[in-house]
Amino acid sequence: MKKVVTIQDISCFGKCSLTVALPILSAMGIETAIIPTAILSTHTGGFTGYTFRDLTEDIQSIADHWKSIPLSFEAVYTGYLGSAEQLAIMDRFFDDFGQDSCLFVDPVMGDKGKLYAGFSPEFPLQMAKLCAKADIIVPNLTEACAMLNLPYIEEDYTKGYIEDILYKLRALGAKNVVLTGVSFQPDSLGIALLQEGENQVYYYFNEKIPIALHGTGDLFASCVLGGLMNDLSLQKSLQIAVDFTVKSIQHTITDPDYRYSTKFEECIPALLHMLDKQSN
Ligand code: PXL
Repeated sequence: MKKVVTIQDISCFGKCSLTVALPILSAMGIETAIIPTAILSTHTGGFTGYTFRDLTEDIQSIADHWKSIPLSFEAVYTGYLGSAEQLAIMDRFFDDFGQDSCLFVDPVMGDKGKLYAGFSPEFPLQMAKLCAKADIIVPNLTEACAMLNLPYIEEDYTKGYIEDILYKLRALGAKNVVLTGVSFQPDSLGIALLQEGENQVYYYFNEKIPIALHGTGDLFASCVLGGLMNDLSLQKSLQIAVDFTVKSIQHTITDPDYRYSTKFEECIPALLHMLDKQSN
């Protein structure tokens, strides 16, 4: 059984980050260790008055204990990280636990051209340094532009705009770059991938559903890693992650409150079907 560790916050209500990564990776048959970076009463998108307990001090103590066991992981997956100090701790964590593992960074920082509440304008440049060490990064367009200090264009951009961003992200040092939220046509949305050593961009699209649900980026990222840990290629893992994310959004479209995230749980059988992992 493959073992991964994922390091991101616990938002107690409003499925995202660890409350998405843990069930998805477990369902995909991957043992999943966690390090919570903070505990919030809800995620920060659309709710007000949420609580936030920072757990930065605990991250290092947990890592120190793990070193004494010792533990190793097939993948280290970072998501929402709340401070420059947490980025520095992750940098060391990659050195200590990521020597032979897949370093998977989702630089969760914003969406629709805006950083999430609580992130300073300097934070994306610090996040770019962590991305430089990664084997795979999966920013959305907002996060990519923020890390590269490029203007964010919402729609009607060219392939040239997307591919320039991919090449610039790879030049930062990340081996494989996946850009999410790419759309050249009003009714389709998907990803662009620039792989290590390749000069051809791979695209994969599915239906664009015009609603903004929270936690879909975390759902997508967890599925990509789950596919890879099931020995699928990066391209196949991306296809499954895109298709499953779209399916979960379609399943949630009639929900009265989009802050509550996707009802992905009821789609997990379909995910296992895509993975060909049904029990019978
Ligand atoms: O889904 C990204 C995410 C993760 N964690 C927290 C968030 C968000 C997005 O708003 O607020 C705490």
